[in-house]
Amino acid sequence: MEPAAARVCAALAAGPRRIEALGGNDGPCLDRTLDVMRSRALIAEAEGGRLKLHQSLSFDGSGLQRIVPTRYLVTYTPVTDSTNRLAQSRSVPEPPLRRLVVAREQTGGRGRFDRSWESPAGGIWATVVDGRSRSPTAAWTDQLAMSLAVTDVAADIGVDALVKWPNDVVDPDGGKLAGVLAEATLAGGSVEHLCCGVGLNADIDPTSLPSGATSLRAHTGSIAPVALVARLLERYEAWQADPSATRDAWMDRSATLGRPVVVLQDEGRLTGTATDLGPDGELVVETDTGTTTVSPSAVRRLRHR
Ligand code: BT5
Repeated sequence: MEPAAARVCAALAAGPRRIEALGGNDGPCLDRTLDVMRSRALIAEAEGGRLKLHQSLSFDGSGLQRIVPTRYLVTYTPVTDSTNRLAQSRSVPEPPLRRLVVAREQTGGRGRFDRSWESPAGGIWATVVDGRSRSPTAAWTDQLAMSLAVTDVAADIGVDALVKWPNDVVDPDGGKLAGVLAEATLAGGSVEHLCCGVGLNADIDPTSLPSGATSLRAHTGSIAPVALVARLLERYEAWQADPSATRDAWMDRSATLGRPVVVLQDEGRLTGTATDLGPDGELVVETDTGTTTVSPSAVRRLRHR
């Protein structure tokens, strides 16, 4: 699916909308995009001159195959323990092919430090496997790229989202909408391939999530998660292609920079103000005794004060 179609699809995830509300000033281009989407049974006319997602667009392997670019090999399963684990058990496609692993539910979803990640139906539990070799710094930037892609998708359906260091996406009240778990396979100091997992609380009642979590549905009402997937991939790739823009955008959309923070590490806690992001993803913190940098791999929890 081309980028404009992915954006339209995402914009319709939360329900029918008028064409004028789909954004973009690209009148004739948008018309062409909509015609193609109609012909592929991705969208249909709704009452009141609005557009809606076509009812045949299902959240399963065939629905995903219809919307994601053909360079993605799709592995869909209704239930698995962890899409990251499943992705790691499969072969790594030769670039530019990528693998997309999606589950409707995870029974053993995992976060950093093997923490558990609640993954009921209604979320987007997905892992992108990308076999390009890159530096550890670039792999870190790719993790930022996925967080930014989530904020883009949220914006498409009218939800303001910010990134929280090191790997969260939060709403303006600090509720956790999504987490990213990028797992790299290393060879000789460089990353051989990256499995970038994302858990996005999409169409989930937040009362069924751990405290501190929220969902897109809490902001928009019921939504169709499948409609967000192509846009998520498109934005992820766009940010990956421009690491310096990714860093800048991450800093612009950061809920953490400029804030007083408490950083919990194995060696104890650090209190100060977050002031910058280092080249390898370190958080720069000004404390009463000077400036310290904290590596993302060392931080257990970060609290905004
Ligand atoms: C993360 O870990 O935030 C990364 C989560 C990545 C999940 C995706 S789903 C697809 C792929 N397959 C996997 O197995 N994992 C990835 P971390 O920063 O460690 O946060 C974990 C903490 O978030 C938990 O200890 C809970 O406090 C909280 N939590 C658990 N489930 C949550 C949820 N659904 N929404 C928000 N917070 C949650």
